[in-house]
Amino acid sequence: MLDRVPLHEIQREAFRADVRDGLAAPAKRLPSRWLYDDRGSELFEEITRLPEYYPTRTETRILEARAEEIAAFCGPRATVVEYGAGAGVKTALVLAALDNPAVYVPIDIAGDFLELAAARLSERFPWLEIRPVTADFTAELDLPDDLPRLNARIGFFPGSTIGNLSEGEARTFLRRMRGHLGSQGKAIIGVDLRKDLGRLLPAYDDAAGVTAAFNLNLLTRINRELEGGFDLARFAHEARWNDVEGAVEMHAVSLADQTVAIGGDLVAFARGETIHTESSRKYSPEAFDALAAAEGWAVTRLWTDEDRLFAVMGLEQ
Ligand code: AVI
Repeated sequence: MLDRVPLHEIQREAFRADVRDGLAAPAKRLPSRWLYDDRGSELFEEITRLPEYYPTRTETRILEARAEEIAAFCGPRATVVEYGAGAGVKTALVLAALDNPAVYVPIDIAGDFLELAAARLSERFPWLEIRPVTADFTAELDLPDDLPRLNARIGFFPGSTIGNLSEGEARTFLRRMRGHLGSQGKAIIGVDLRKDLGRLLPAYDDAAGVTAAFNLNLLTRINRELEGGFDLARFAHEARWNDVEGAVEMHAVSLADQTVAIGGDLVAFARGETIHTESSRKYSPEAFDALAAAEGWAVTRLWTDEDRLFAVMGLEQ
């Protein structure tokens, strides 16, 4: 019988492969999911509280202000499937607002975090059946097959995490979600809206340097987990707008011509060359409608704040 390979080792190998391939590419890049080791997740939580980072607090306010309409949209006795189990604030808001939700299915790759979040929620909602699923929600996955069939299924994907997916990935996600939720399924998705760069860029390059630390922590992670030799003093954080992609991009910029050893490999950087570490797409309501429609979804509700910074969208089929 084959021994089971522990998940963290599979993850480590996937990280190694992404770093090897991404840093050998002509335009160096790394998938943004590797930003979230323990330190990265802590720094992201800190980002959500920064004065410049409007998305989290704006979305939370919209969910609070529109709780009744959201509950009416979802209907009674819903099964709520959350893609990426957050720290729980938005989840608790939605579960508290809904009319008697029956089952909550949080999906997250981080099993320990998921159990903790589930335990916290079951203290607050003791009558709610919680069925955590440890899986990568950007990949194929199965929901438990004994979930109630008759209840409406609601996909919940807050935080504008959909903005971190490429257009192709976002379409694949929307398609798979239809598969999970069935033809009667609905979804509530948090979408960050297009806005002027004076407001947008500081959200990704804050005065206190927390986003810079979040970005460069990826190099520290490579040093620790893959025997890398990045000198953090020789790289800088940059946030830039890519008008063609409609996305804010984070880059780690090399401040010198230099060669960095990673495991057995040597990676050369020219001064000014960058590693693209994240894209955060910003949608107009029309562009998001079109994206959803391409996968059989209709955006039938759009709840926003008075400055139209952020939108919580209700999707039906
Ligand atoms: C998780 N995600 C929606 C954040 C965003 O705004 O794209 C990640 C982030 N990157 C830098 N700041 C926040």
